[in-house]
Amino acid sequence: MAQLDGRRPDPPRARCASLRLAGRSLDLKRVAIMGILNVTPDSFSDGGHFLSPVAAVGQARAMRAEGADIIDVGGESTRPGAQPVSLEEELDRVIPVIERVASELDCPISIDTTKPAVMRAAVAAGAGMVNDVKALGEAGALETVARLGVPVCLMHLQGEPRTMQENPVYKDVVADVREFLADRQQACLAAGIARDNIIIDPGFGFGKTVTHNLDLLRHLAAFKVLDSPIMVGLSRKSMIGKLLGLPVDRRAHASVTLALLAVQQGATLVRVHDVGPTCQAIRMYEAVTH
Ligand code: PT1
Repeated sequence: MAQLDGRRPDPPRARCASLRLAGRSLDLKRVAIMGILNVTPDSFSDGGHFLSPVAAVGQARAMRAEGADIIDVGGESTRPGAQPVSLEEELDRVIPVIERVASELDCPISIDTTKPAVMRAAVAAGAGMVNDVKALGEAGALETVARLGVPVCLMHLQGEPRTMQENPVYKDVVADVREFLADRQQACLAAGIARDNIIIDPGFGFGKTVTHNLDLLRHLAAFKVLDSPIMVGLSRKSMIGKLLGLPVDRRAHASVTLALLAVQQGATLVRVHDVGPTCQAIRMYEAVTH
């Protein structure tokens, strides 16, 4: 046993060492930092800041300079209570931004959407990965991603964003979320999505109480049996506000801590607002443990 001679157990190893994103390679031998680029008027922490393509590209460039490995572009807020947006509105928001980021920065891009038509347009505009909080649950989404041949992040959500925090209930949150993600992995494989293109995410804050979120983080290593890279999004979420009584703009330190705890439990992608501080913490962790 590694522990008996005083050494740490082996670091978590992702199933595949890298992902291909629109001709660019994303190395998963080290943790990948995904910088959040919300092109929305109503996102919970930065709504309205990066609505114009020029402002959005500036933010992408800044996150890249701070160490982002991939930029996640989203045009529909999925925070608790958020209202859905139309297909046309979502396309109008994200496509000009993806085009500009793809042409001006040498950086992999993912599209945070649940709509198959947005997935197709985003990949045509230069995105190389799909990040879907509904785990390809919309009609046609599985087939769309299979045809596009891009990596996809399958996230667990109970309910729908507008109402998901009203009264979330689980028999056993870790087992229930893990079973859901295993089912979605199977659905992806049946649809022809490559095994190595699947990423899983327990969906912190999506139909979960603070206790559910803490249970999931404490037992995140239990998701390693699914044998897909694990992604987490904990950045600035309301569990921090509830535990520490801090407003959204003062949650960076707690967010970095949660990201690091997730990495310690086997997460290989972290979706964050505060790219620089998160990157410093994780690269130091890797220097010590690798
Ligand atoms: C996430 C995620 C996401 N989170 C993935 N994509 C959001 N793969 C958007 C709150 O409690 O975790 N993983 N895309 C943002 N959603 C939320 C949810 C924002 C909850 C805030 C809260 O404050």
